[in-house]
Amino acid sequence: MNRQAGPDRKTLVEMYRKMTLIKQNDERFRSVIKSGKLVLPYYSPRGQEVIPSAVSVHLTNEDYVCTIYRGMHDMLAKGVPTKLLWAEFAGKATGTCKGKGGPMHITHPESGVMVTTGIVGSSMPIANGLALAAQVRGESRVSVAYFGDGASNIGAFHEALNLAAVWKLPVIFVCQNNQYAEHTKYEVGTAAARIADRAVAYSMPGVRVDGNDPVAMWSAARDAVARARAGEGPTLIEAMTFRFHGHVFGDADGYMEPTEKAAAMERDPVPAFRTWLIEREHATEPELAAIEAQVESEINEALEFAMSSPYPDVAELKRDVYAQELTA
Ligand SMILES: Cc1ncc(C[n+]2csc(CCOP(=O)(O)OP(=O)(O)O)c2C)c(N)n1
Ligand SMILES: [Mg+2]
Repeated sequence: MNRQAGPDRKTLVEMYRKMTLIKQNDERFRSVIKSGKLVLPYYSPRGQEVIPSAVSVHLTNEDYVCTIYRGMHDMLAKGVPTKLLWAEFAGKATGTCKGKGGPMHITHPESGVMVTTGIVGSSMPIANGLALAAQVRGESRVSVAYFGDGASNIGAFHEALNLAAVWKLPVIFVCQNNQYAEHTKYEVGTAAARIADRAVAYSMPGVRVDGNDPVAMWSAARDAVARARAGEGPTLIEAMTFRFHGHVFGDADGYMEPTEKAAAMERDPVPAFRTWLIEREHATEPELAAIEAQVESEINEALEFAMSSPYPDVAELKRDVYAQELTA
């Protein structure tokens, strides 16, 4: 494999499309919540667009993703249809889980998104289980576990990394280090300067990468996915990024320094990548503008679909709880 080669033009443009979808979708989502049309908990992934966009171009629908409450970007990048996501977030019967999962429990096996969890640290052992199943069945699928910097201080992180290394599971642990865990700044809760260094303790490669640099992120993901597919075991990627908004929608973010936030927004990775693509002649301005317009109409359709769909029927209450349907 030529480890020097970067992403080709088609891949770069696809990464931009995913990033644009995540950014525009987040902006619309926040404005719809503000308008009062939707009432739900929402954890904005704005600022973290690059990470799943650069990872997902190495994956197929057969590959698994386990994500967290702040995972709308991971789901969109993996290919969950935008309108099914909107419908599920809105609690409608047409959503990915028939409106019974809601914003924090999105599952869409057709695109490989197997679990969304609100239990901090739980995406990693679940990804291990899926990877073990693939290994036992002799499939070439890989599993990606997305989680935050705070989650790397939970016992499940250490247990999962150890077991994945022992069993050489095809897993990629992607820590999205946005430098805050809820309201706690990274250094207040984490003694280690770098989460990537913890990989040494579990005998696996650990790489820290600028998670806002699409090409660097793409390269790190390529190597980790290649290792996993080749049966060489797991990799820990620490992707450095920054959360543009508070922990949850409505959070006053008084604990965040306004200057660091303003500086991060100034370096917004999406317009920066747009400029880079045009300057390097990987894409033309009209080509990218057409992508942005297409994404906008996709979001319009998703909103319309979610708002006009019905809520689940009361008869659905006991369905899908156990493998065997409850009768009483
Ligand atoms: C086991 C568990 N402990 C605590 C919480 C409360 N909680 C929700 S989000 C969060 C912070 C997690 O931060 P991080 O892992 O950095 O992810 P981010 O929200 O920054 O994406 C905490 C402590 C929880 N949901 N689950
Ligand atoms: Mg965090």
